[in-house]
Amino acid sequence: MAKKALITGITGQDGAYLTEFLLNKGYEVHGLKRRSSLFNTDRIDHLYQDPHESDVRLKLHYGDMTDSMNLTRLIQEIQPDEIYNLAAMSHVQVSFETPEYTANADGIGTLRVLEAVRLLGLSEKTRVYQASTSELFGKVQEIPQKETTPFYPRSPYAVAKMYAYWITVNYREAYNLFACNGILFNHESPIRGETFVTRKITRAAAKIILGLQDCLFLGNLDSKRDWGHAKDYVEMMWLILQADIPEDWVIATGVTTSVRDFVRMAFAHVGVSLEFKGSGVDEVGVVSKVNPTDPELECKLTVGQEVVRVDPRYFRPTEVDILIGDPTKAKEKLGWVPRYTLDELVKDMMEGDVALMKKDKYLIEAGHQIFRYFE
Ligand code: NDP
Ligand code: GDR
Repeated sequence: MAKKALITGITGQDGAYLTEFLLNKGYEVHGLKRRSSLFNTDRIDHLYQDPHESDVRLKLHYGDMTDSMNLTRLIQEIQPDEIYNLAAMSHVQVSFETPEYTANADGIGTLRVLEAVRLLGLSEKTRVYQASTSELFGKVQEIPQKETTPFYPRSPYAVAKMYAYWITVNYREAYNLFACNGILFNHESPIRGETFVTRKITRAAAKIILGLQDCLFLGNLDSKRDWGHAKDYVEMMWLILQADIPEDWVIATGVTTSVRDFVRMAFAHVGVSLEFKGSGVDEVGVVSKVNPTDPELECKLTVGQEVVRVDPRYFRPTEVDILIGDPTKAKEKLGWVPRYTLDELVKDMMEGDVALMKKDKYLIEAGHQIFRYFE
């Protein structure tokens, strides 16, 4: 019998990679997706299996993290061996605008899943992975951050995730559930949401070099993050649930990089060097050298052109200045060895966005209108 997994947040970045990973391992994968007025399955469409055929191993169900009855019914019907609770309002800045909803979906949503497992008598059968986050460390109390570093959340998102973290620990201790927190540091990919900073940068760098955009507006360029590749991280989610005992784990690369340096790396990938001048809201990123790596790009950028500016609209009421994880425990006990370096991550993302924007350019030149400018 194939193992059954339920993934909440299956339509997101991690949900998509995890689905592919688990299908390749022979799992039957059930996914919770939200009803939306437009199709929202882009990231998993390549995995679609026609429900009319036999041996279908990917099944989607409508649902929402704010709906206990729906979650309980689905868990009862599916009887999953493993639940990966990835669904969340995952954007830190947006959580300042939607704090109550974020608490409901990200915090209480986790309780709903755990309580359903308990009430349905599945505590011995069903293992639960909770998508915890390096945002818990917030105003950091220790560098690098590890499993024992105290939390100091700095956003409604992080506070909601802190509740989710502790309720997961509590259900493990109180009811003997195999429930684990993966405290994952930032992980990115070519299918990362377009409004997270890395993807915003790689999309803009691709557009700017192709002449589809003039300037990239960003917030805090000094902020530093420990960025890994989502493909590596979803494998760790699975390994965390295969361990002998349920524990909490930091998953990170151990390298931290500023937003400014990520911008430099993205432009460098297409042969454009940037120099940053000025400070604070007046800082600008200026082209200092142009040596395009791909003649097809027909790059018209010139030395001295301003391509990055600061827009205070993207500053957060409270910021997390620096994150850098210490994944020693996962390395030693789970054999964590990330396959992608930051250079390879940037390359993967830039290749994806350059290909995407070349298509846009082709369509625009053929007279079509392309609107993909919301941030
Ligand atoms: P995404 O934002 O790409 O995906 C979030 C998923 O959750 C989407 O499928 C979304 O559905 C779904 N979702 C949001 N709200 C609800 C709701 N109320 N009910 C049901 N589904 C909902 O996030 P990632 O894939 O990047 O992250 C996965 C998880 O890991 C999240 O919990 C995130 O907070 C956490 N995390 C992420 C890290 C990262 O760097 N990527 C690092 C650490 C933790 P829809 O497609 O309809 O919007
Ligand atoms: P983060 O990711 O908040 O770390 O949360 P994000 O990419 O949004 O921000 C990273 C840093 O970049 C700074 N920044 C900007 N951010 C955005 N989005 N847009 C900008 O224009 C911009 N300019 C500078 C931010 O201020 C911040 O310091 C992500 C999410 O995936 C969470 O769900 C997850 O829990 C954490 O990573 C780990």
